[in-house]
Amino acid sequence: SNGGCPSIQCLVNREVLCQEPAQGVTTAAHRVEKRGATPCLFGQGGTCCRNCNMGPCQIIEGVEEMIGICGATASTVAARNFARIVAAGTASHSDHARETVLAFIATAKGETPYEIKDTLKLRRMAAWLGIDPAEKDIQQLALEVGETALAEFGKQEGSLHFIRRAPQKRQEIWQELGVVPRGIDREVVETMHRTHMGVDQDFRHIFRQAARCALADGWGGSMLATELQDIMFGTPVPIRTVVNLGVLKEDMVNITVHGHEPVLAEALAMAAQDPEIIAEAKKVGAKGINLAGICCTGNEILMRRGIPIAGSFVQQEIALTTGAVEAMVVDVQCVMQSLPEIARCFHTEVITTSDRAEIVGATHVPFDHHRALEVAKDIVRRAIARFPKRGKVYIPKAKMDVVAGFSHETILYIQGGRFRASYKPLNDNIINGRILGVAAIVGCDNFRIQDEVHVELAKELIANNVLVLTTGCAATGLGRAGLLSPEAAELAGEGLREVLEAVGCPPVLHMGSCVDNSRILIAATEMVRTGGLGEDISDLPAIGCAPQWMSEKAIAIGQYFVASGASVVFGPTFPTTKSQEATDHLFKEMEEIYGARWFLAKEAKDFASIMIDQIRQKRKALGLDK
Ligand code: NFS
Ligand code: SF4
Repeated sequence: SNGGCPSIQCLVNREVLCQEPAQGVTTAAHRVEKRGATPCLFGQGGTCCRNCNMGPCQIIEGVEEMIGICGATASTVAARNFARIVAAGTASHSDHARETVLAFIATAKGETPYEIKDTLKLRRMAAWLGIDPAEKDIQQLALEVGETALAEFGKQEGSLHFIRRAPQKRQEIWQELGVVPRGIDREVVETMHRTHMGVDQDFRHIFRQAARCALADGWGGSMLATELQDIMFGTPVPIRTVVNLGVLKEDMVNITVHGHEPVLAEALAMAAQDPEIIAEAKKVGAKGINLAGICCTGNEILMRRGIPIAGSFVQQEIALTTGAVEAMVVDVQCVMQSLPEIARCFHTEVITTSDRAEIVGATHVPFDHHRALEVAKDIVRRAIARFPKRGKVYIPKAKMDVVAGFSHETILYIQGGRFRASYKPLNDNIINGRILGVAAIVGCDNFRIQDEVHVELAKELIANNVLVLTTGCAATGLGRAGLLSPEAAELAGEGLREVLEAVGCPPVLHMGSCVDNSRILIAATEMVRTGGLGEDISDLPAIGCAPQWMSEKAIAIGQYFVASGASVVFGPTFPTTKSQEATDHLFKEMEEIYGARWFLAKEAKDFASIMIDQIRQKRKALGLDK
């Protein structure tokens, strides 16, 4: 089909695609329809090797004549492919972090429009980075923090500083296994080297490097991104806002910011408030500038500024087919190449901004944090110029109130009250059984999956008194469904509801973008430190999941969660399933080594039963339940 009303049921998406402005436009919904729901079955199981030019080799486990020309077995190939996925994910989070650190250093030097907002966090991070914060002025301290952070990327030996934030017992496990990451870039490069043809060919040894690389993401790149962004743009506190396509406005210049790095989005938010710019928008007949997020850039400015989110990953094309978007500004990651093609049917301009990402058919306006406001204003003006060219518009009504902004620091305050900030009340409520445990629902949404897995799963978990944490596009989906509002507490089981209503907090806590999964690592560590729930993350009645994962980053996140002691459930497919040996390592042996493992599930009810069962087993082991 070329455009038209697709058969796929995709939330509010289908509603928009069936309206007049969207006719003749082809989107991923149509492409899924055309190609069928089944991806390449052979590649999917992880045993297709293209690592050298004697191949590609299709490898079938247990069939002697179906090993690689070089002799590579299914487990080696599956482990190599898996490790390369982890490396790509780690590289993505960490290259984003690098950009953040560079902007941070420039900010410390007074060369950007940003500021050092959270000085308390600056001092705490300085201490973790081995810098004595005493008697240094803020700019000087920020510069040292920035430079030490930058050195984490190129470090060759020793260990990443933030590794020391993990529970003592976990650090000892890592030491003993030899998986303590040395430098962020080194682990990515070494993973690429070891998975080249003819290098590392023991699947367990490859998986160990995949863990070290992933840890360089979770406790390295991602954590640096989160913490330095918080220092520069403010550590999130609970904030009310709105999500879904209905946040686009008929009478305003709509600019959607899409991608991952908040440096550009923050500058756009400043530019959109500039009275001069607003006056220019009024001159063309608009009431002002309406900024709305897509994907994780959206989550970043939602968390810190309460700027609405127009959509998650699966809604990026649909946002354009409303005909109401003047400019879609993108930086890096999860940006679909189809956007400029769709924009051609409308008055919309797709603007790429990162020197690492251009798209044929888009306008490239290079972003530079030194000239952040200037570039941002230029972009906003381009959008204003498009407004008079708008054609037919269809903006759906759907939008939902949400409360977001749950950094691990605010969970501390919410649970403990401002004057006795501590995780003790949370731990106490887990110990006394009002809260059964904690689950994280993270990661992408995905055109191959039509069901609302995230939503069904979250409802099931909270009904069973499991407190849910969420990040990424999963968080946007849960927001659309109303689960990020305090009123949703009524869907919780009795114990959880009691706790939530006492503090007026939603049953699902939005903790931010995907790099902010590092907040979950710290929250888990705080729970361990607070006491009563064991000595390590692997003792906690806690588990994560990514039921609709699509990006390589999600696998890096899963691997660092598991290596940190938190089991995860992924689905509906998993990238090693064509090798039993490799899959057994991730699904069984990792449990013996790290005290946590991967699980695979398809439907919401399967996710729920695995997760609740795991939480119950951990409670039992802690002696909380019989
Ligand atoms: Ni995470 Fe966020 Fe969304 Fe998936 Fe992409 S935007 S970084 S990768 S699709 S959750
Ligand atoms: Fe085939 Fe081995 Fe080359 Fe892979 S590395 S393509 S298995 S010969």
